[in-house]
Amino acid sequence: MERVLLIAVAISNKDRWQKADALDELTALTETAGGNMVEKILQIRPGYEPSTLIGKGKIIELKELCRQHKIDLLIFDNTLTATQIRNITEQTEVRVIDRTALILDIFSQHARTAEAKAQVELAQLEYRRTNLIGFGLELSRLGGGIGTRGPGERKLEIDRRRIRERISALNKILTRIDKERSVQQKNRQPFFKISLAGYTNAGKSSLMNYLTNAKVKVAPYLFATLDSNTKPLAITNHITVLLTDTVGFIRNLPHELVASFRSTLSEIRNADLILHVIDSSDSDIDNKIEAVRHTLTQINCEKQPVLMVFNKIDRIFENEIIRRLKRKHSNSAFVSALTGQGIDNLKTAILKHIKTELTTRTFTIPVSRGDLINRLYENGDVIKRVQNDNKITLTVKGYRLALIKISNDIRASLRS
Ligand SMILES: Nc1nc2c(ncn2[C@@H]2O[C@H](COP(=O)(O)OP(=O)(O)OP(=O)(O)O)[C@@H](O)[C@H]2O)c(=O)[nH]1
Ligand SMILES: [Mg+2]
Repeated sequence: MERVLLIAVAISNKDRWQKADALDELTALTETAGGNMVEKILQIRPGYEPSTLIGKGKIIELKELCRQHKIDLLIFDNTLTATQIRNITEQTEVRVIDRTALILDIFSQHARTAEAKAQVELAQLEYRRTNLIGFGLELSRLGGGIGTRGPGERKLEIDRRRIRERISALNKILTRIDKERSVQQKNRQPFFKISLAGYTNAGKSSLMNYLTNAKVKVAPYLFATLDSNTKPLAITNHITVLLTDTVGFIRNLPHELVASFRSTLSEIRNADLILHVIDSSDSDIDNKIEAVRHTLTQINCEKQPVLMVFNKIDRIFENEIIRRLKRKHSNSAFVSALTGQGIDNLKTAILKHIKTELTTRTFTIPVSRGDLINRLYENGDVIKRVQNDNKITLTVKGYRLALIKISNDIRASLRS
Protein backbone atom coordinates (compact mmCIF):
# COMPACT_ATOMS: atom_id res chain seq x y z
CA MET A 1 0.00 0.00 0.00
CA GLU A 2 1.31 3.44 -0.90
CA ARG A 3 2.10 5.67 2.07
CA VAL A 4 0.42 8.99 1.42
CA LEU A 5 0.78 12.48 2.86
CA LEU A 6 -2.15 14.83 2.27
CA ILE A 7 -1.78 18.57 2.10
CA ALA A 8 -4.23 21.43 1.72
CA VAL A 9 -3.39 25.12 1.50
CA ALA A 10 -5.85 27.71 2.83
CA ILE A 11 -5.47 31.42 2.11
CA SER A 12 -8.12 32.85 4.47
CA ASN A 13 -9.83 31.96 7.73
CA LYS A 14 -13.06 30.96 6.02
CA ASP A 15 -11.07 28.86 3.61
CA ARG A 16 -9.44 27.18 6.60
CA TRP A 17 -12.65 25.46 7.81
CA GLN A 18 -13.56 24.35 4.34
CA LYS A 19 -10.11 22.92 3.82
CA ALA A 20 -10.30 21.01 7.10
CA ASP A 21 -13.45 19.24 5.83
CA ALA A 22 -11.81 18.87 2.46
CA LEU A 23 -8.86 17.06 4.07
CA ASP A 24 -11.24 14.58 5.72
CA GLU A 25 -12.83 13.94 2.38
CA LEU A 26 -9.41 13.66 0.75
CA THR A 27 -8.59 10.95 3.31
CA ALA A 28 -11.69 8.98 2.28
CA LEU A 29 -10.75 9.45 -1.38
CA THR A 30 -7.18 8.29 -0.71
CA GLU A 31 -8.39 5.18 1.09
CA THR A 32 -10.90 4.47 -1.68
CA ALA A 33 -8.00 4.63 -4.17
CA GLY A 34 -6.08 2.09 -2.10
CA GLY A 35 -3.63 4.45 -0.41
CA ASN A 36 -2.65 4.58 3.23
CA MET A 37 -3.05 8.10 4.70
CA VAL A 38 -0.07 8.53 7.02
CA GLU A 39 -0.17 12.26 7.72
CA LYS A 40 -2.21 15.31 6.75
CA ILE A 41 -1.19 18.94 6.78
CA LEU A 42 -3.27 22.09 6.55
CA GLN A 43 -1.15 25.12 5.74
CA ILE A 44 -2.48 28.63 6.09
CA ARG A 45 -0.64 31.36 4.23
CA PRO A 46 -1.59 34.77 2.83
CA GLY A 47 -1.44 33.64 -0.80
CA TYR A 48 -0.24 30.93 -3.15
CA GLU A 49 3.37 30.70 -4.27
CA PRO A 50 3.12 30.59 -8.08
CA SER A 51 5.91 28.05 -8.64
CA THR A 52 5.24 25.58 -5.80
CA LEU A 53 1.92 26.65 -4.21
CA ILE A 54 3.53 26.53 -0.75
CA GLY A 55 6.64 28.48 0.30
CA LYS A 56 10.29 27.42 0.02
CA GLY A 57 10.67 26.79 3.76
CA LYS A 58 7.57 24.59 3.81
CA ILE A 59 8.86 22.56 0.88
CA ILE A 60 12.05 21.78 2.81
CA GLU A 61 9.99 20.77 5.85
CA LEU A 62 7.80 18.64 3.63
CA LYS A 63 10.78 16.87 2.14
CA GLU A 64 12.05 16.02 5.63
CA LEU A 65 8.61 14.84 6.76
CA CYS A 66 8.32 12.60 3.69
CA ARG A 67 11.71 11.11 4.48
CA GLN A 68 10.81 10.47 8.14
CA HIS A 69 7.47 8.84 7.35
CA LYS A 70 8.68 7.02 4.23
CA ILE A 71 6.05 8.76 2.10
CA ASP A 72 5.53 7.45 -1.45
CA LEU A 73 3.00 10.01 -2.62
CA LEU A 74 1.98 13.60 -1.87
CA ILE A 75 -1.64 14.48 -2.62
CA PHE A 76 -2.67 18.15 -2.75
CA ASP A 77 -6.29 19.12 -2.21
CA ASN A 78 -5.67 22.28 -4.23
CA THR A 79 -5.55 22.03 -7.98
CA LEU A 80 -1.94 22.14 -9.19
CA THR A 81 -0.56 23.33 -12.49
CA ALA A 82 1.77 21.07 -14.45
CA THR A 83 4.70 23.30 -13.51
CA GLN A 84 3.83 23.18 -9.82
CA ILE A 85 3.63 19.38 -9.92
CA ARG A 86 7.04 19.23 -11.56
CA ASN A 87 8.65 21.71 -9.17
CA ILE A 88 7.26 20.12 -6.00
CA THR A 89 8.24 16.64 -7.24
CA GLU A 90 11.78 17.79 -7.96
CA GLN A 91 12.20 19.55 -4.64
CA THR A 92 10.65 16.90 -2.37
CA GLU A 93 11.75 13.88 -4.43
CA VAL A 94 8.32 12.36 -3.89
CA ARG A 95 5.64 11.78 -6.48
CA VAL A 96 2.96 14.51 -6.44
CA ILE A 97 -0.65 14.51 -7.63
CA ASP A 98 -3.68 16.72 -6.94
CA ARG A 99 -7.27 15.91 -5.96
CA THR A 100 -8.43 15.85 -9.57
CA ALA A 101 -5.89 13.15 -10.48
CA LEU A 102 -6.92 11.18 -7.39
CA ILE A 103 -10.61 11.25 -8.32
CA LEU A 104 -9.77 10.29 -11.90
CA ASP A 105 -7.74 7.37 -10.53
CA ILE A 106 -10.72 6.12 -8.48
CA PHE A 107 -13.01 6.42 -11.48
CA SER A 108 -10.53 4.47 -13.56
CA GLN A 109 -10.33 1.69 -10.94
CA HIS A 110 -14.14 1.44 -10.64
CA ALA A 111 -15.17 1.65 -14.31
CA ARG A 112 -16.71 -1.64 -15.42
CA THR A 113 -18.91 -1.05 -18.46
CA ALA A 114 -17.53 -0.11 -21.89
CA GLU A 115 -19.22 3.26 -21.63
CA ALA A 116 -17.82 4.09 -18.19
CA LYS A 117 -14.35 2.98 -19.28
CA ALA A 118 -14.43 5.18 -22.37
CA GLN A 119 -15.76 8.13 -20.36
CA VAL A 120 -13.03 7.81 -17.73
CA GLU A 121 -10.28 7.44 -20.31
CA LEU A 122 -11.57 10.52 -22.11
CA ALA A 123 -11.54 12.55 -18.88
CA GLN A 124 -8.02 11.34 -18.05
CA LEU A 125 -6.69 12.23 -21.47
CA GLU A 126 -8.30 15.67 -21.29
CA TYR A 127 -6.67 16.15 -17.90
CA ARG A 128 -3.29 14.90 -19.07
CA ARG A 129 -3.40 16.96 -22.22
CA THR A 130 -3.35 20.08 -20.04
CA ASN A 131 -0.81 18.58 -17.63
CA LEU A 132 1.46 16.89 -20.12
CA ILE A 133 4.65 18.72 -19.19
CA GLY A 134 4.61 17.46 -15.61
CA PHE A 135 3.86 13.88 -16.31
CA GLY A 136 6.56 12.41 -18.51
CA LEU A 137 9.37 13.19 -16.15
CA GLU A 138 7.53 12.28 -13.03
CA LEU A 139 6.44 8.90 -14.32
CA SER A 140 9.67 7.77 -15.83
CA ARG A 141 11.52 8.63 -12.62
CA LEU A 142 9.13 7.46 -9.97
CA GLY A 143 7.06 4.63 -11.42
CA GLY A 144 3.34 3.79 -11.12
CA GLY A 145 0.74 3.94 -8.36
CA ILE A 146 -2.25 6.12 -7.52
CA GLY A 147 -2.85 8.69 -10.22
CA THR A 148 -1.03 6.77 -12.92
CA ARG A 149 -3.65 4.14 -13.66
CA GLY A 150 -6.01 4.20 -16.60
CA PRO A 151 -4.75 4.82 -20.07
CA GLY A 152 -1.48 3.19 -19.01
CA GLU A 153 2.08 4.41 -18.85
CA ARG A 154 2.82 3.60 -22.44
CA LYS A 155 -0.07 5.76 -23.56
CA LEU A 156 1.08 8.58 -21.32
CA GLU A 157 4.21 8.89 -23.34
CA ILE A 158 2.39 9.48 -26.56
CA ASP A 159 2.53 13.01 -27.80
CA ARG A 160 -0.25 15.56 -27.93
CA ARG A 161 -1.24 14.62 -31.47
CA ARG A 162 -1.79 11.00 -30.52
CA ILE A 163 -3.77 12.11 -27.47
CA ARG A 164 -5.97 14.23 -29.71
CA GLU A 165 -6.54 11.27 -32.02
CA ARG A 166 -7.49 9.01 -29.12
CA ILE A 167 -9.82 11.68 -27.70
CA SER A 168 -11.62 11.95 -30.99
CA ALA A 169 -11.90 8.13 -31.25
CA LEU A 170 -13.33 7.96 -27.73
CA ASN A 171 -15.81 10.72 -28.55
CA LYS A 172 -16.96 8.66 -31.54
CA ILE A 173 -17.43 5.55 -29.37
CA LEU A 174 -19.41 7.56 -26.82
CA THR A 175 -21.59 9.21 -29.46
CA ARG A 176 -22.43 5.76 -30.83
CA ILE A 177 -23.36 4.38 -27.39
CA ASP A 178 -25.43 7.50 -26.77
CA LYS A 179 -27.31 7.08 -30.07
CA GLU A 180 -28.05 3.43 -29.32
CA ARG A 181 -29.46 4.46 -25.99
CA SER A 182 -31.75 7.14 -27.46
CA VAL A 183 -33.11 4.64 -30.00
CA GLN A 184 -33.84 2.17 -27.19
CA GLN A 185 -35.51 4.89 -25.15
CA LYS A 186 -37.71 5.97 -28.05
CA ASN A 187 -39.02 2.46 -28.58
CA ARG A 188 -39.86 2.03 -24.93
CA GLN A 189 -43.30 2.42 -23.47
CA PRO A 190 -43.39 5.91 -21.97
CA PHE A 191 -43.04 5.92 -18.20
CA PHE A 192 -42.73 8.65 -15.63
CA LYS A 193 -38.96 8.81 -15.12
CA ILE A 194 -37.30 9.26 -11.74
CA SER A 195 -33.56 9.64 -11.25
CA LEU A 196 -31.57 9.26 -8.06
CA ALA A 197 -28.93 11.95 -7.66
CA GLY A 198 -26.77 12.97 -4.76
CA TYR A 199 -23.41 13.09 -3.10
CA THR A 200 -21.28 9.97 -3.44
CA ASN A 201 -21.93 7.45 -0.64
CA ALA A 202 -25.32 8.99 0.26
CA GLY A 203 -27.01 5.62 -0.32
CA LYS A 204 -28.49 6.02 -3.80
CA SER A 205 -27.75 2.46 -4.87
CA SER A 206 -28.97 1.10 -1.52
CA LEU A 207 -32.26 2.91 -2.05
CA MET A 208 -32.44 1.62 -5.63
CA ASN A 209 -31.96 -1.93 -4.37
CA TYR A 210 -34.51 -1.55 -1.59
CA LEU A 211 -37.17 -0.09 -3.88
CA THR A 212 -36.73 -2.30 -6.96
CA ASN A 213 -34.87 -5.42 -5.83
CA ALA A 214 -32.10 -4.45 -8.21
CA LYS A 215 -28.68 -5.89 -7.50
CA VAL A 216 -26.65 -2.72 -7.87
CA LYS A 217 -23.31 -2.75 -6.10
CA VAL A 218 -23.31 -1.00 -2.73
CA ALA A 219 -20.04 -0.13 -1.01
CA PRO A 220 -18.78 1.87 1.97
CA TYR A 221 -16.25 3.69 -0.23
CA LEU A 222 -16.72 6.53 -2.72
CA PHE A 223 -17.86 6.30 -6.35
CA ALA A 224 -18.98 2.67 -6.27
CA THR A 225 -21.45 3.43 -9.07
CA LEU A 226 -20.16 4.89 -12.33
CA ASP A 227 -22.81 3.77 -14.80
CA SER A 228 -26.58 3.92 -14.73
CA ASN A 229 -29.15 1.27 -13.93
CA THR A 230 -32.84 1.56 -14.68
CA LYS A 231 -35.60 -0.58 -13.14
CA PRO A 232 -39.39 -0.37 -12.98
CA LEU A 233 -40.86 0.61 -9.64
CA ALA A 234 -44.53 0.15 -8.76
CA ILE A 235 -45.67 3.22 -6.85
CA THR A 236 -49.24 1.92 -6.57
CA ASN A 237 -50.76 -1.30 -7.90
CA HIS A 238 -51.22 0.24 -11.31
CA ILE A 239 -48.75 3.07 -11.55
CA THR A 240 -45.24 2.08 -12.46
CA VAL A 241 -42.36 4.49 -12.91
CA LEU A 242 -38.80 3.95 -14.11
CA LEU A 243 -36.16 4.51 -11.47
CA THR A 244 -32.55 5.20 -12.45
CA ASP A 245 -29.47 5.04 -10.25
CA THR A 246 -26.35 6.69 -11.54
CA VAL A 247 -22.95 8.18 -10.74
CA GLY A 248 -22.66 10.26 -7.56
CA PHE A 249 -21.41 13.82 -7.16
CA ILE A 250 -18.67 15.39 -5.07
CA ARG A 251 -17.76 19.02 -4.42
CA ASN A 252 -15.65 20.39 -7.26
CA LEU A 253 -16.30 17.38 -9.43
CA PRO A 254 -13.48 17.64 -12.01
CA HIS A 255 -14.88 19.39 -15.06
CA GLU A 256 -13.25 16.76 -17.29
CA LEU A 257 -15.54 14.17 -15.69
CA VAL A 258 -18.64 16.34 -15.94
CA ALA A 259 -17.93 16.69 -19.66
CA SER A 260 -17.08 13.07 -20.43
CA PHE A 261 -19.93 11.62 -18.35
CA ARG A 262 -22.48 13.76 -20.16
CA SER A 263 -24.48 10.82 -21.49
CA THR A 264 -24.60 9.00 -18.13
CA LEU A 265 -25.60 12.28 -16.51
CA SER A 266 -28.28 12.81 -19.16
CA GLU A 267 -30.30 10.17 -17.26
CA ILE A 268 -30.73 12.84 -14.60
CA ARG A 269 -31.48 15.56 -17.13
CA ASN A 270 -34.22 13.45 -18.75
CA ALA A 271 -35.94 12.66 -15.45
CA ASP A 272 -39.42 13.96 -14.69
CA LEU A 273 -38.44 13.99 -11.02
CA ILE A 274 -35.05 13.99 -9.32
CA LEU A 275 -34.68 12.31 -5.93
CA HIS A 276 -31.84 14.17 -4.22
CA VAL A 277 -30.52 11.53 -1.79
CA ILE A 278 -28.76 12.87 1.30
CA ASP A 279 -26.86 11.11 4.10
CA SER A 280 -28.69 12.60 7.13
CA SER A 281 -25.97 11.40 9.49
CA ASP A 282 -23.23 13.38 7.70
CA SER A 283 -21.66 16.15 9.79
CA ASP A 284 -21.00 18.19 6.65
CA ILE A 285 -24.58 17.85 5.39
CA ASP A 286 -25.27 21.49 4.40
CA ASN A 287 -22.17 21.85 2.25
CA LYS A 288 -22.88 18.54 0.55
CA ILE A 289 -26.47 19.55 -0.23
CA GLU A 290 -25.11 22.78 -1.70
CA ALA A 291 -22.46 20.93 -3.73
CA VAL A 292 -25.12 18.66 -5.26
CA ARG A 293 -27.34 21.63 -6.11
CA HIS A 294 -24.37 23.32 -7.73
CA THR A 295 -23.57 20.25 -9.83
CA LEU A 296 -27.22 19.89 -10.86
CA THR A 297 -27.08 23.48 -12.13
CA GLN A 298 -23.79 22.75 -13.88
CA ILE A 299 -25.41 19.89 -15.84
CA ASN A 300 -28.49 22.03 -16.63
CA CYS A 301 -30.94 20.29 -14.32
CA GLU A 302 -31.84 23.34 -12.23
CA LYS A 303 -35.41 23.58 -13.55
CA GLN A 304 -36.42 19.99 -12.88
CA PRO A 305 -38.59 19.08 -9.89
CA VAL A 306 -36.54 17.76 -6.98
CA LEU A 307 -37.66 15.75 -3.97
CA MET A 308 -35.10 15.69 -1.17
CA VAL A 309 -34.70 12.26 0.40
CA PHE A 310 -32.92 12.20 3.76
CA ASN A 311 -31.48 8.69 3.97
CA LYS A 312 -29.71 6.76 6.77
CA ILE A 313 -32.11 8.01 9.47
CA ASP A 314 -31.44 4.74 11.30
CA ARG A 315 -28.04 6.23 12.16
CA ILE A 316 -29.49 9.24 13.95
CA PHE A 317 -30.27 8.71 17.60
CA GLU A 318 -31.25 12.26 18.56
CA ASN A 319 -34.79 13.10 17.52
CA GLU A 320 -33.94 16.79 17.63
CA ILE A 321 -31.64 16.41 14.63
CA ILE A 322 -34.43 14.91 12.52
CA ARG A 323 -36.89 17.54 13.77
CA ARG A 324 -34.50 20.31 12.77
CA LEU A 325 -34.01 18.81 9.30
CA LYS A 326 -37.78 18.44 8.86
CA ARG A 327 -38.33 22.06 9.85
CA LYS A 328 -35.63 23.27 7.48
CA HIS A 329 -36.63 21.02 4.58
CA SER A 330 -40.40 20.63 4.59
CA ASN A 331 -41.85 18.48 1.81
CA SER A 332 -38.93 16.09 2.03
CA ALA A 333 -38.87 12.36 2.71
CA PHE A 334 -36.98 10.74 5.59
CA VAL A 335 -35.97 7.14 5.02
CA SER A 336 -33.56 4.35 5.74
CA ALA A 337 -32.55 2.20 2.80
CA LEU A 338 -31.19 -0.24 5.37
CA THR A 339 -34.31 -0.81 7.50
CA GLY A 340 -37.02 0.34 5.10
CA GLN A 341 -38.22 2.98 7.53
CA GLY A 342 -40.12 5.81 5.78
CA ILE A 343 -40.31 4.11 2.38
CA ASP A 344 -44.13 4.28 2.30
CA ASN A 345 -44.00 8.02 2.95
CA LEU A 346 -41.43 8.36 0.18
CA LYS A 347 -43.80 6.61 -2.25
CA THR A 348 -46.64 8.92 -1.18
CA ALA A 349 -44.41 11.94 -1.77
CA ILE A 350 -43.44 10.60 -5.20
CA LEU A 351 -47.10 10.01 -6.02
CA LYS A 352 -47.85 13.67 -5.29
CA HIS A 353 -45.33 14.65 -7.96
CA ILE A 354 -46.77 12.16 -10.45
CA LYS A 355 -50.39 13.26 -9.88
CA THR A 356 -50.06 16.26 -12.17
CA GLU A 357 -48.99 13.88 -14.93
CA LEU A 358 -51.96 11.54 -14.50
CA THR A 359 -54.99 11.70 -16.73
CA THR A 360 -58.24 9.81 -17.30
CA ARG A 361 -59.22 8.46 -20.71
CA THR A 362 -61.93 6.23 -22.11
CA PHE A 363 -61.21 3.43 -24.60
CA THR A 364 -63.61 1.23 -26.56
CA ILE A 365 -62.16 -2.10 -27.68
CA PRO A 366 -63.58 -5.33 -29.19
CA VAL A 367 -63.88 -8.02 -26.51
CA SER A 368 -61.76 -10.29 -28.68
CA ARG A 369 -58.73 -8.03 -28.18
CA GLY A 370 -57.63 -9.37 -24.80
CA ASP A 371 -54.09 -8.10 -25.50
CA LEU A 372 -55.17 -4.45 -25.68
CA ILE A 373 -57.46 -4.81 -22.67
CA ASN A 374 -54.59 -6.29 -20.64
CA ARG A 375 -52.31 -3.46 -21.63
CA LEU A 376 -54.78 -0.94 -20.25
CA TYR A 377 -55.07 -2.86 -17.00
CA GLU A 378 -51.29 -2.93 -16.72
CA ASN A 379 -50.90 0.78 -17.33
CA GLY A 380 -53.41 2.40 -15.06
CA ASP A 381 -56.34 2.15 -12.71
CA VAL A 382 -59.46 0.98 -14.53
CA ILE A 383 -62.11 3.05 -12.82
CA LYS A 384 -65.10 2.03 -14.97
CA ARG A 385 -65.84 -0.96 -17.17
CA VAL A 386 -68.95 -1.30 -19.35
CA GLN A 387 -69.58 -4.19 -21.73
CA ASN A 388 -72.02 -3.87 -24.66
CA ASP A 389 -72.39 -6.83 -27.02
CA ASN A 390 -68.93 -7.44 -28.40
CA LYS A 391 -67.38 -4.16 -27.28
CA ILE A 392 -65.90 -3.16 -23.98
CA THR A 393 -65.51 0.42 -22.74
CA LEU A 394 -62.83 1.10 -20.14
CA THR A 395 -62.20 4.33 -18.28
CA VAL A 396 -58.58 4.36 -17.19
CA LYS A 397 -56.55 6.68 -15.00
CA GLY A 398 -52.84 6.49 -15.74
CA TYR A 399 -49.68 8.25 -16.83
CA ARG A 400 -50.63 10.74 -19.53
CA LEU A 401 -47.92 9.86 -22.08
CA ALA A 402 -48.48 6.12 -21.61
CA LEU A 403 -52.22 6.46 -22.27
CA ILE A 404 -51.58 8.58 -25.36
CA LYS A 405 -49.20 5.92 -26.71
CA ILE A 406 -51.70 3.11 -26.00
CA SER A 407 -54.47 5.13 -27.58
CA ASN A 408 -52.39 5.56 -30.77
CA ASP A 409 -51.44 1.89 -30.78
CA ILE A 410 -55.09 0.83 -30.34
CA ARG A 411 -56.19 3.03 -33.21
CA ALA A 412 -53.46 1.67 -35.49
CA SER A 413 -54.08 -1.93 -34.51
CA LEU A 414 -57.88 -1.74 -34.96
CA ARG A 415 -57.48 -0.08 -38.35
CA SER A 416 -55.31 -2.88 -39.70
N1 LIG B 1 -26.90 2.80 8.24
C1 LIG B 1 -27.22 2.97 6.94
N2 LIG B 1 -26.28 2.80 6.00
C2 LIG B 1 -26.65 2.99 4.70
C3 LIG B 1 -27.97 3.37 4.33
N3 LIG B 1 -27.99 3.51 2.99
C4 LIG B 1 -26.76 3.22 2.55
N4 LIG B 1 -25.94 2.90 3.58
C5 LIG B 1 -24.49 2.55 3.49
O1 LIG B 1 -23.81 3.66 2.92
C6 LIG B 1 -22.76 3.22 2.06
C7 LIG B 1 -22.93 3.78 0.67
O2 LIG B 1 -24.10 3.26 0.09
P1 LIG B 1 -24.33 3.22 -1.48
O3 LIG B 1 -25.75 2.78 -1.71
O4 LIG B 1 -23.26 2.48 -2.18
O5 LIG B 1 -24.19 4.80 -1.80
P2 LIG B 1 -24.23 5.53 -3.22
O6 LIG B 1 -24.91 6.85 -3.01
O7 LIG B 1 -24.81 4.65 -4.26
O8 LIG B 1 -22.69 5.80 -3.46
P3 LIG B 1 -21.81 5.91 -4.84
O9 LIG B 1 -22.38 4.99 -5.86
O10 LIG B 1 -20.47 5.50 -4.41
O11 LIG B 1 -21.88 7.35 -5.23
C8 LIG B 1 -22.81 1.69 2.10
O12 LIG B 1 -21.88 1.24 3.04
C9 LIG B 1 -24.24 1.40 2.56
O13 LIG B 1 -24.36 0.16 3.23
C10 LIG B 1 -28.94 3.56 5.38
O14 LIG B 1 -30.10 3.90 5.17
N5 LIG B 1 -28.50 3.34 6.65
MG1 LIG C 1 -24.05 3.88 -5.96
